[in-house]
Amino acid sequence: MKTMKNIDSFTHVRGESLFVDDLILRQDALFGLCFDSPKAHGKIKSVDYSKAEALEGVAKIFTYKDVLGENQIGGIIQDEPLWAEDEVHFWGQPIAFIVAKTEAIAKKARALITIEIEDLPVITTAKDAKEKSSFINAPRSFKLGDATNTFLECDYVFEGETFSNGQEHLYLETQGCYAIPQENGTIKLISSTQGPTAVQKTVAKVLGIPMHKIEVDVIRLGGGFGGKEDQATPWAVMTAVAVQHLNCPVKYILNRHDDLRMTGKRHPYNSFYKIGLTKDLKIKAFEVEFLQNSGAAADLSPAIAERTLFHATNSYFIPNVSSTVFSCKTNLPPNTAFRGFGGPQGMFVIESAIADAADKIGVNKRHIQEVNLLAENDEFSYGQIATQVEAKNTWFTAKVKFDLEQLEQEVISFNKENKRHKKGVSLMPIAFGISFTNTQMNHARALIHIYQDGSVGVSTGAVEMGQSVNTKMLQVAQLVLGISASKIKLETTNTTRVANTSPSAASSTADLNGKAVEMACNSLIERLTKVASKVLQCDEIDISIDEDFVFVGGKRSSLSWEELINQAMVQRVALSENAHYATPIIHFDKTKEKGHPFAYHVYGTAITTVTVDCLRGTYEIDSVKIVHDFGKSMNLGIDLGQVEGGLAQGIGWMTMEEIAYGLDGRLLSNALSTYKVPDIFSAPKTIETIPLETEGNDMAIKKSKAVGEPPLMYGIGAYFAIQQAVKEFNPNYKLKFHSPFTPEKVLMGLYSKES
Ligand code: LUZ
Ligand code: MOS
Repeated sequence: MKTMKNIDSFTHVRGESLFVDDLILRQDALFGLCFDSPKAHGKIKSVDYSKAEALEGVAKIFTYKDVLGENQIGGIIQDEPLWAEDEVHFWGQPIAFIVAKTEAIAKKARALITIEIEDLPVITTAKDAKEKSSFINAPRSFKLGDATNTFLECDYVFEGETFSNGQEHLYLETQGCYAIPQENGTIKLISSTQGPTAVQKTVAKVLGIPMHKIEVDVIRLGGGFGGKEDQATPWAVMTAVAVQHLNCPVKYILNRHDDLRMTGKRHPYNSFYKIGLTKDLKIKAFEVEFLQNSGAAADLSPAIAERTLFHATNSYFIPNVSSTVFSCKTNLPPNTAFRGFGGPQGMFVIESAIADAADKIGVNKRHIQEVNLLAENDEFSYGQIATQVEAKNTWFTAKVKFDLEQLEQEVISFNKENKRHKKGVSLMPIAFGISFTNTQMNHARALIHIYQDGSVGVSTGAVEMGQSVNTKMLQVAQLVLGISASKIKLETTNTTRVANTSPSAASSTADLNGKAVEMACNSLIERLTKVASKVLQCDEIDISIDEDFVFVGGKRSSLSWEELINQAMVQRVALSENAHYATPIIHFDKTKEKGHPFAYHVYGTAITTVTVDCLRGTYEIDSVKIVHDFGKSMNLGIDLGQVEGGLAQGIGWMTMEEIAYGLDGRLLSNALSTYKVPDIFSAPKTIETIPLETEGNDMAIKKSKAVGEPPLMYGIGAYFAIQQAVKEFNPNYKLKFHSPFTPEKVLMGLYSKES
């Protein structure tokens, strides 16, 4: 099947694609740099800027005292100052912003600033925070049935603890913004953000001016992964404050070290579970407490905590569920959105509980998984009734198409014949809910201009960040308008063309913005059909547009697209259209914690095979074989790319990416020499993805299901495949659920004697 290439691929490979750092600057542009806290928690006794300010080439050093509006950037909860005032709450917290003639001068100036901080106690773990009742907000709980009493009737009940670590986004393009003064106090910002409106709104608030004075333009991002959903904002606001005072352009691009130190990451979670099963391996009750390590401010933590609860039972039906999440306030940088948004953290716990139960009962984990898979009309713990469920379909298709029986036989004989190397296999089903869990965020707009020569410009609220959303938007416009791709251009994402956007996030960007494009194009076609019927003297009903021509009764007429547009101009017909789409059906009642928050779910199953070197503790991922529910994919090339990229990121999170903070709250894994990310050598030797042919869903754009986040969770399979291999070698190994499963931990597991 031939699919359209990412429309950016040509400029990408030629190095011609523009990012913030590529822009030609105005001659009077200055450069910004953050001065951030060298302590994780304390009272600021004094800061001496005098030497830095005296340095030749330093224009000004900004602090909270220079804020004319509010010194507040918190999105969900107003608990985060742009610049620290009298206390600091995490290592790397912005305190001041140096603006100078060159980046080098700004850097020199930063080294001349001295600060005195009186230490306060530092909390780095969620457990510690909970003990000290240090929370971001009140806990949330979902309930279905009666877990407490059901445990009494279960044949097996197991309890345990899990930990999953954070994860660095490592977008190739670091955070940054270029802000340019316009007339009358207006500022234009070119920002690397997933949320142009979030930037616009927060800049307006901090500067104390209306939103219409702020224009945010986004060309594209060199990756976001959630890291630029909320946390692209502070840097943009800092440059804007500087522009407000200095009236000349200011650019700030974080270097990698500063970016790693100052920005939040995926939330580490400490969790406690209790799982109850009957003799026939049916899970009857599940109780879970999630401790989310939120960091020093709310950021998106409450929303991420909520999604953890939504995915606490993954793709299983459990009739009695009691789940609670605490957003624990610690002295780390505020943790934030990361592909999956708390969902992966939730799924890791139920998979751990099942692995624990299987080990103790003495069955293969997959037997428990298989008999508990979600079926049509099952109820999720939050009240949504599952429909168009593909859990069993993907599971059994994977088993058959990839010949699981044969694969398992090979592993058994390999393990019999080999002492030093052991193999493990795991199955990982996924079910991921599509929609922002906050119902009111599920909307988007598109603005389409047909120019008088017949060429078309498409603006939406979607931000291109390498996920190819622009290519999909172009495909939608092309399909509805019936013209060739070369006639359509995707414009930058700009708040003056498309306003009040939700961030490009939640795997929903193509669905929401694509539906708006579809609606706008349909309106244009309606008008153009009237024009064509006048010109060709025929019924509107017989008219269609395809291949750049008007068709009448299915037959190509002599009226070309260009001539049709020319005639529309002559008849003074509007050639621009703006459309608004809001996802129907979805709703959620937070007072009851029940509703129907998701437009639909995406399903899939991955079979992961690994080989562990039992002398060294190292391992290789032999293969990952996936059956994935794309619905009716509108671009299989792009969608397969999302599956493979998500998988690699998930495997990295589960096996090697180890965020480490000192007890003093300092980031120890602060460079790529101390933070291992997946590379070509750690990638699975083979990845096979079979698209499951399904009906798709009407709320998915062109029935092509959302694909951004769900595949990340296939990576969880790697953890359990490695665990199985370790157990093969060391029957005394007591299962631990503490990710990432680094070679060090594997080695300890291989030779541990506890049991
Ligand atoms: N962002 C958000 C997200 O604000 N709400 C969500 O539900 C979500 N889900 C996934 C990723 N980002
Ligand atoms: Mo996201 S985790 O910005 O969809």
